[in-house]
Amino acid sequence: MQANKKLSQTAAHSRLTIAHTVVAVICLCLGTCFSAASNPETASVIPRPVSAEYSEGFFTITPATRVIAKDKAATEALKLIDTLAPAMGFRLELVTCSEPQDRFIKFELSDKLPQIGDEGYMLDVTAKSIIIRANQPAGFFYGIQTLRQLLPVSAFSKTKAKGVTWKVPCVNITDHPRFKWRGLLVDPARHFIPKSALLRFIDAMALHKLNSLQIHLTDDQGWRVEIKKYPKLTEVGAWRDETLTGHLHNGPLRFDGRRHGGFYTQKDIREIVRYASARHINIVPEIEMPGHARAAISSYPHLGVFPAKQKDIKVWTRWGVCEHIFAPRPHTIVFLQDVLAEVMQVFPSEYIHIGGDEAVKNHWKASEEIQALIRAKHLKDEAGLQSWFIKQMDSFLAKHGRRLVGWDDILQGGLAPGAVVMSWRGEAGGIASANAGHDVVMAPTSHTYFDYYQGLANKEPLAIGGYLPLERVYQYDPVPNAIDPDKVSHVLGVQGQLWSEYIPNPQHLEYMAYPRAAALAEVGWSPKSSKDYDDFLNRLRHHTKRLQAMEIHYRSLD
Ligand code: TNX
Repeated sequence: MQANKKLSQTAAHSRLTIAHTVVAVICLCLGTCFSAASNPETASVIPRPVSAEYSEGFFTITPATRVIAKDKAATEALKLIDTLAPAMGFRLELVTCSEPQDRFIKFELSDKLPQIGDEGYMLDVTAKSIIIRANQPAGFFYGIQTLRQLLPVSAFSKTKAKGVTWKVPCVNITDHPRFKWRGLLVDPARHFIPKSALLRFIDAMALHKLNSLQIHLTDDQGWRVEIKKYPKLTEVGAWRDETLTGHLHNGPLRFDGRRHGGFYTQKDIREIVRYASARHINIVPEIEMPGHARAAISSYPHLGVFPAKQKDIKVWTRWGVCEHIFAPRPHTIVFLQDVLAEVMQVFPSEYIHIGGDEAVKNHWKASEEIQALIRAKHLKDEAGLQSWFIKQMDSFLAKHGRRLVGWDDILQGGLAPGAVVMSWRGEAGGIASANAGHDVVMAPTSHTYFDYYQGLANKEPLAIGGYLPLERVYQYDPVPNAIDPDKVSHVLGVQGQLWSEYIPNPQHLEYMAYPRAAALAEVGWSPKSSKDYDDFLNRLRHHTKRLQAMEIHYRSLD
């Protein structure tokens, strides 16, 4: 039964891959005959810009086109040149002077465009020139992403596209994001994601103007980041003997019998962070505590509540919520702060996520020692102890100029003063926190769990459960009515979660992410007033050709 399911999953996958390849080839051929974006109707920019006024005519990019930019703008301009070169087969020349040129693409740094903020841009395309204006480098980068989408689809090809005229429709765009946190979460703790796949994933995010990638680095099933002071975390904690196949149920569980693991060295992390940063994406590391701690405890049993009993526990091989929890003894606090100190060395992010979710308190309840600790600290109960524990991390991070982020479970027993809350169990936690003056990121299971099925379960590869079709993602509004009008600015934004219990490889990660992440990108970027699902779908149909050209294994539209 399990084997059959697996076989049919694999078969479904290869069908998908073959279908994608065939469609991709056809589209690239078509793209060379008539350039899709030469018609403003099909320019199909995702996420939809705040305003775009198209007019007659085109600008045509040729090898003679000069790119004019200097200083900070030149750094971004080079990214345009780099991204176009493979498909166009030539590198545009960058010049710093703005001598009158016949045909040019000019980057103009401004500090006088308050209406577009730090991430916005203005893009003016006429038959003679393309001018991108921005206050900050990020704005140029997003202007470039829009410009790429205005070009024929073949601009996304990784190899030279022959016979294409690189036309850009004349248009005047003013654009800036609705939210500053436009995020996705990946979960290499459950199934390791090789560095190369993460970099690909970052490229796809950048195209969609997503700017925050949370990496869930530690969990019961694996510890995925090198910590020099505690080498066993990756020597032991990064590997599990085998993995549950299929869902949890009452009958005998089945396992694949294959060792699984991997981790990122600190050198890898620096490379990933640099790569993301060049694409204006902030990497938010997540180190789970006090629950989801089994891989750490299997590496260092004294971190758990019952060290003697736990000395033989192994990295977990199944899914679900595990009761192994860090013991909040002084040396555990020191250990975790040491870990965070190394994490801060390699992740420059202002935001450091400490998890905090699903911390089962059975061990704390059963331990005389922990109960004595609760009394000694004059805390009310285990929830109070969890709150105390999180506050130790909050003040430690604050002392180092960082901000703690946690899942809404950290509301238990009282929120740490500077904490940012990620609302996942619905919106209630986010609403309460925002109204109490805390920053929040909306990530409710109802609209942002991309590990849920995106179609009928019997027609989809095995997923964790749930049902989250594209339209439901698109319809999400990260600002619930129950947030007081003067507290709305505490909603930093929105994030989609790709929990990976049932996402075994990078191709499947892309399948679960796209097109839903494209819908989320529009939720995070475009004004609420311009939301229109049919219009989005029309643009998305064209946009999928770009995904094909980029060889992203997205799920086909229904
Ligand atoms: C809940 S969301 C979890 C994750 C699981 C996910 C599966 C959250 C903070 N915790 O550990 O992977 O459900 O959907």
